[in-house]
Amino acid sequence: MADGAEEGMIMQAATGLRLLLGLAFLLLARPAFAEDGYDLWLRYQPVEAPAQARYRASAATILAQGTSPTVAAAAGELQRGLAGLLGRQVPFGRQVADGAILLGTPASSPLIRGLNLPLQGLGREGFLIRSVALGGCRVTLIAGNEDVGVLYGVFRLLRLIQTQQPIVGLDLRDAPHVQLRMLDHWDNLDRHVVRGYAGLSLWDWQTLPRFRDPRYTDYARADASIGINGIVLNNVNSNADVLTPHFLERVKALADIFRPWGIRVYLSARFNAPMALGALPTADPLDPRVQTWWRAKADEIYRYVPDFGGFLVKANSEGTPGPQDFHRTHADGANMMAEALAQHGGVVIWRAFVYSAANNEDRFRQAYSEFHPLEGQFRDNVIVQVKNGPIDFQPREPFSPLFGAMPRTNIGMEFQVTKEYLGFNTHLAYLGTMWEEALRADTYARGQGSTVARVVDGSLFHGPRSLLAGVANTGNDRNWSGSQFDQANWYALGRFAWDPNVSARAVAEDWARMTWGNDPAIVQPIVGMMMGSRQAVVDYMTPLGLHHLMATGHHYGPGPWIDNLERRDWNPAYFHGGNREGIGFDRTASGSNAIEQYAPEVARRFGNLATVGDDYLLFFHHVPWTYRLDTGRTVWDELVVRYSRGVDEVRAMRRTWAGLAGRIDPQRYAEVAGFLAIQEDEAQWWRDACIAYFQSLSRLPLPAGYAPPAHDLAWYQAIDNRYAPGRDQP
Ligand code: BDP
Repeated sequence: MADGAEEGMIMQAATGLRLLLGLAFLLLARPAFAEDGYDLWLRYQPVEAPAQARYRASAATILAQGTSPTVAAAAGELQRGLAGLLGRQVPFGRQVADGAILLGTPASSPLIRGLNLPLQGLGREGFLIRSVALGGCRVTLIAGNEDVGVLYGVFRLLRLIQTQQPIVGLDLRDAPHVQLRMLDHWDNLDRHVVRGYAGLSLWDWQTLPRFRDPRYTDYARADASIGINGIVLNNVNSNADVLTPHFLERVKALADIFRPWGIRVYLSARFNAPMALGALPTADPLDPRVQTWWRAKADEIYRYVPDFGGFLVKANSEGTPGPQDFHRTHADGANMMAEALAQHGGVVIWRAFVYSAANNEDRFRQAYSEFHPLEGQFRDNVIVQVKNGPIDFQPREPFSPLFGAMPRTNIGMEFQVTKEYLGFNTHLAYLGTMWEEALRADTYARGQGSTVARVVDGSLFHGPRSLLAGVANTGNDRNWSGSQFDQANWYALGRFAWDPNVSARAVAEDWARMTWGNDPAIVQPIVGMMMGSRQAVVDYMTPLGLHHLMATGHHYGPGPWIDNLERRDWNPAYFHGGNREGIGFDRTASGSNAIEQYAPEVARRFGNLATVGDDYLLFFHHVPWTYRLDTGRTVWDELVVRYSRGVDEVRAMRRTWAGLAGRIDPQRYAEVAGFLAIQEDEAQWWRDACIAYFQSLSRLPLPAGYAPPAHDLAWYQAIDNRYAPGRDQP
């Protein structure tokens, strides 16, 4: 017995040892943690050893002077970032020491006050980062006029280290060029995200306000790191219920979480809320009862959220209620709501994305037709928010003629970060190049050099308010944006809002370094992929100025043949104008004459076949299939060539990515590789379906060497994607 028991104990010990060894092996064999993209561009991975030693010398302690939640957030982020980047905890100091990083404002920091720094011209949100000698110690100071400037300065210093730039001898001043830098969430109250491809809404109204998911703070950190200072929480096709106390309590909770990060919340307000919630018989903006209702509602909201940003309004567009229902103008509606917010410092952001069933004009013309006559009539605290192009977030559009046309109106920019028309979350399409193209376009409003960027940042017309907004692409997927590369579009939106003249390439490079690593063997191929990616989408979806060829409702995949929808301008066939003879939308004087809405210099360029350029050819002109381009090819041949080139570009991206195998952490690598495979399939689908359809019109043979579509047209027409994600009506 005794022997047996002893043997049993020895056996147990041996088994235990084996288990322990096995566990140790497992722990060693596994990477410390799998990267899944949650950390975004704030990964704070250790910099390489030689550089690390240099950075450590300039980042020995953190001396944060100030007690506000924003200074605490800034100091906490700096400590967190440095711990990761430098591989050691950097302590908070109490006094100046060699290698200290000093944070504060003249009001919060006696040291900074004493230095008499040149903070003029930096505004509320700008910052100065400077290497100085203080009492014989080398110190890096991050100063702003207000705490939020310090926060932005901290993120800038971290970015310098993340992208491995020197942090000695610094003398850097920067301030945002645009006042309101916003993300518009198209999130319904049931958490469905319209045109969202990244899961459910981040806002869990069910568990708010009691449970404050730490993810809300991570979201705010990410936004603050790129300078976003406003968030619209709910969909523009809004539900009046968001204005009820039940939701306002929850909105307050989110606002409280975002506030230290320099972010204000805004709500999309439904224009007829006084009827929906207030039991008023009307929402007429000139009716005193309606005005009183909105004033009381505004006062109520500000009791919950004292720094509430204001309302975003989609009125009289795609069936939403608006002032025209009461025979009033957009200005009447916007000004009435703005009046209610004015005493609290709020703004009304009124969307110019309007087109009406009663108006048979070319969709291109409608926003201008409705808004241009109202020039000079909007209150100072109204901003008219215009989509970048005159149609609707297409892969390529010329700039909307409203930019430059209303010098006495605050005009803001609306980009779409979520890729409703550029392949959802699975297609790799970096939108920085598209936004750069839109912002650098010249409106000629005040002669040459009157770029869209200068309209948006206020430097052209010097209006009181400026705004750049993006329709957000975030959801509750672990990687936030539905794909690793779509994070770059969120990142870029912030960078373009901060400075509309920033270079898309520089932004891509910063993002790639922070998100994937600083090794040039990684950075260069990734930036290369990004820079060509949007043109690839244009090529395989809508080359040569084609637009709106997407399938109905969900916009997933091609539907150029669709011609049976109730409204003329819901039909792709209306937009491409293809027939037996030719293709394109004539927007010159012989057609809709939409070009007349531009300044004469722009109208001349777009209106003339010799100067319009291939990118916008079919956007402005209807030409015969045999029309010859500068490339020497006919339009028909060129279409086939471009569609095919788009697919080839995706194949090239796949090869580039495959070349990065082993250099990128496995989970993120595999996700991108899988998505690129989807993109190749779908690029091929787009190419083949469009070529099959357009060939049914042109009846011309394919140019030599180009493969025919894999199936006949009927096969593509039979594809039914009614369950595609992100639909308007789930
Ligand atoms: C379209 C979207 C639709 C939006 C609309 C808008 O398909 O879901 O409601 O834009 O901007 O592109 O209001």
